[in-house]
Amino acid sequence: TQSHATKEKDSNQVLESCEEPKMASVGCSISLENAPTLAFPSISTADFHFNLEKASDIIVEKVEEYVNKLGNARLVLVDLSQNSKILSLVRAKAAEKNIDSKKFFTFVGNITKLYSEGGLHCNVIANATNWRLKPGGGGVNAAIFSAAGPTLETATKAKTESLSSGKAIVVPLPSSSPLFSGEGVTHVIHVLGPNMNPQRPNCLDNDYVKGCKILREAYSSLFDGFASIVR
Ligand code: AR6
Repeated sequence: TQSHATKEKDSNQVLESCEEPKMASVGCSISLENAPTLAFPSISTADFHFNLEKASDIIVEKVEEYVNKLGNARLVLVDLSQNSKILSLVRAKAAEKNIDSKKFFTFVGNITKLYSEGGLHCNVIANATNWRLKPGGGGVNAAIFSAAGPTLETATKAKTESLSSGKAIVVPLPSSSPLFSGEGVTHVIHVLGPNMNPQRPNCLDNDYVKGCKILREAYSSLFDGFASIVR
């Protein structure tokens, strides 16, 4: 149940979104369940070995900074397992800061099957990628490129050949992609986070001053990219 104030705010947002025809189907509903939604994985915390405590602080800090700027749009942190350490850290820290749980929550599931397997409609998903934006390599990057099919690689290449760490790039998904038709995903936002794994390029050698700065930049670029789609 929403407060009167929230409802009023949502209807204002809705009028704005309806001026943009491509957003009409998601923007014209007052129900938050149909609100523009970004699903994102925890950037850098698996293959890139970034410290989970530090990452969870940064996720909550950045969500708090952006969640109200995004109107009725929602942010959802996703991980594969019920026992995900990063999800429980973030849940606890977000609750401490009283972040609105209708606008930001965590969700257990495969980011490429959120609608078909979890009933959660997310029109935008984020990818924790590599600097070459190459399919494969394991983790969420391999899962998203594989589920989206070859058109994602083509659409990504059309935007850029590489990404520097702390940056994100918004890629509209061609409607022929199975992620578009089956899951309702219209955009993928690739993000390159800081790397603490010596076996991967550009390792920061445990420099968490640099690492935290880059992870903050990565979430800012991601949420700015999402805001540019919602607008
Ligand atoms: N659905 C939801 N969450 C997932 C999925 C999925 N299908 N797969 C993994 N996660 P990672 P990084 C979670 O390693 O640390 C790649 O090889 C995972 O549990 O994918 O930024 C790239 O090419 C974790 O919480 O990304 C890069 O080289 C989060 O997603 C490198 O890994 C991120 O884990 C990037 O490493």
